[in-house]
Amino acid sequence: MDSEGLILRLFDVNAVKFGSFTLKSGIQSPVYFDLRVMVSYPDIMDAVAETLFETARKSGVKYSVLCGVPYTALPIATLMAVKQKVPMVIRRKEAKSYGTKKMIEGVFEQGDVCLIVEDVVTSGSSVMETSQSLAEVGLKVTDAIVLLDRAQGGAARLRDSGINLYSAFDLPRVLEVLQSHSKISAEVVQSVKLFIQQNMITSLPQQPAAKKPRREYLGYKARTELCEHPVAKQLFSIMEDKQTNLAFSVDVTTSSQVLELADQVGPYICVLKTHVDILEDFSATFIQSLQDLAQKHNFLIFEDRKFADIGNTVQHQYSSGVYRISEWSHITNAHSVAGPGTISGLKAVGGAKNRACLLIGQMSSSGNLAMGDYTQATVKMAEENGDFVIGFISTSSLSPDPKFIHMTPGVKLVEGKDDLGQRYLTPAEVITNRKSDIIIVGRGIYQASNPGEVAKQYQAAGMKAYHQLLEGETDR
Ligand code: 5BU
Repeated sequence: MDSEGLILRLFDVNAVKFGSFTLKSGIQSPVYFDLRVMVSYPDIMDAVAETLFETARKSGVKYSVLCGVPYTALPIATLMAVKQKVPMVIRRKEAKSYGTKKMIEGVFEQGDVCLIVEDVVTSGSSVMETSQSLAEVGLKVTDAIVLLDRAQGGAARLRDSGINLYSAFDLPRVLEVLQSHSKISAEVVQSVKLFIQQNMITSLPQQPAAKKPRREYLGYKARTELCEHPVAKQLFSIMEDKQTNLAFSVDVTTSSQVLELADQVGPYICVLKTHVDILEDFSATFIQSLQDLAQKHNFLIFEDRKFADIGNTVQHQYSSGVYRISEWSHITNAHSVAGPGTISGLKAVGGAKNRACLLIGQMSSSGNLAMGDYTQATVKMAEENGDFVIGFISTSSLSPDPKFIHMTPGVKLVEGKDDLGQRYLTPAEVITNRKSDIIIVGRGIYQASNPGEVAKQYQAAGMKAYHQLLEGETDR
């Protein structure tokens, strides 16, 4: 079966439908793909496996193991693996709650190159998540193949994340084939084309210069000029002036320890991240001293408060109580779980003070639930609140918009984990491969016998990774 025959066959079995459909994102779409039905048609499964293998062959990708994005692409990858005699791995959708808690099942060597197989790509998020799970166990991913690209910007987003996407066909090609066989009318074709245009996930070429997404990675200086929020501007200019993308998470429990560490590490950082509710002796004088150090060393203060309540409550939590966070913390952060009311509440307090917020789009801890649609909805919330939200806490770049800053916790010079679920990536992995902007380091620095010296090493590693990113290299 050639690709035209396959498209017609998919239409015959209702794997492609036209009408009005509500997508996962809530958007109404005039076209819907339900490729799950393929498993009921051995001839289609066979043709899809052949077509995808041909797509991989033509694109010249090299790989030693396959992984299908769960669930629909799993049997396809299995078929390809068996036909081509290539081993595969299985990615779980959720880690087992018992036993080994492995996300990736199968036998492989560290550094093996894995080709991702997917049925349909819209935004590319599922491929990205699969790639992250694979990277976390030491597999390398640079390419993915997909049967159908909806042509809504997913390929560009994946390219920004370091993954080349090769598709057997895209939605315009499906329309062309179906129209030429009189399966659909010209009106339907028009309405789907309009839908594609209006629903580009990142409409890369059409965006105005100031909002041009970052495909070639812009340096801190350029981004200082591109962003509008004063805190984001200040942060990029500190990063440029001090040549650092290091945030220090000073998670110690007395004020004097915080101040001593902040003074030692201050010259090497752009941000000092606090958890003031772990201090035994919080006081207004402590805050004054911390602000003096921020002035002295030119860094911003980020209280990692992780607000998560309704707007009315977070307003009080941010402005009042013992800590009065909005009065001294340049940046704070919030979970998106309670909806945009949280941001509105924080903005009502912090907006006038020129404070800024980061949304938690992904977390570093194993088994966390911030992924997929949740992460995408968080990005949308940030986009809708760009006057207060300046970026994300995430384990990779979530938005190509250069005004958004990504900060990544769970960083050490060597990959690993702690006993309570924290997972560590290296500065090179975070900055060069995952295209985040700032590494957040806590224990890696304050548990060292010479925190100042070690901070300097993290600064150097972070900047080396940044220069590699600008030069278009990967660390793979
Ligand atoms: P560590 O000592 O480098 O593991 O500290 C990491 C810090 O980042 C710590 O303050 C956490 O509260 C914070 N953190 C995190 O580790 N992972 C996350 O997903 C988020 C915050 Br959000």
